[in-house]
Amino acid sequence: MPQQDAIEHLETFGYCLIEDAIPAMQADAMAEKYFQLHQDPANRDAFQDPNDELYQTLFGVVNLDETCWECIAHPQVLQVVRHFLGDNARLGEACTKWVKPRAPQGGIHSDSTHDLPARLPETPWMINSIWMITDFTVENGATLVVPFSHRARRRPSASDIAESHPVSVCGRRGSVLLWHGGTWHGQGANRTDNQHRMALNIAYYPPWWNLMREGGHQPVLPETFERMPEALQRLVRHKVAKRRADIYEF
Ligand SMILES: O=C(O)CCC(=O)C(=O)O
Ligand SMILES: [Fe+2]
Repeated sequence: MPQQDAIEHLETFGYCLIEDAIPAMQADAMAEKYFQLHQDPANRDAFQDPNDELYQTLFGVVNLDETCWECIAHPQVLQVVRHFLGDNARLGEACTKWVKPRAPQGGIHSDSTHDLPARLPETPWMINSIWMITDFTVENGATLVVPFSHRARRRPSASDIAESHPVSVCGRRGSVLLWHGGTWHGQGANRTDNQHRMALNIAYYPPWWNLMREGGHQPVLPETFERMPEALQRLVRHKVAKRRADIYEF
């Protein structure tokens, strides 16, 4: 999809899909790595919820895996991100999300809005993205989005959720889904017995956003930063630190 189409789709519907942004073989190599990282006991402290066995989020992937770097600074994605957030948009966090067989559906929500006013800003405060590292299907937990919901400018209430009609965004591995932070969405249920859904979730924010309020996000370690190409350094230089406590949760 030419970038202008992607931008218009996101503007209108609240989300867009860029298909085959990296080759499927590259996604396969990433999948192998990410399943290993999730199973490595050394990484358990970086889980969003260590007690959730069926849906795991692993933070700090930027320090553990160089193959995600290309996705973070992917030119097609950045073009869309910068359209909405400005030229100095920056990385919030990159984390991997594993939906295991028989995982229930996640709650429908908007992103990073917990302490925003009830009437959400008109200016976009976040563009989120999820790379399909394995194929995303209706059955295995493809992300659900509610088209047009970013225009409601509110967090979804229980009745909003009951009355809304989420759609599964499916695609081949190597494709990437982008959405406006105000778009109502959630992780789909995995109704299979043996298919594992793996995703790389990369969140971008404008430069005025206060990143310190984000729970679980990890710093980019100085030794990681040194090895990065310049285009990526530009996106992460605000979150370089040795320890999370040095830049978050003041
Ligand atoms: O895992 C998913 O499909 C959705 C994750 C999500 O809600 C998010 O990354 O904000
Ligand atoms: Fe979300």
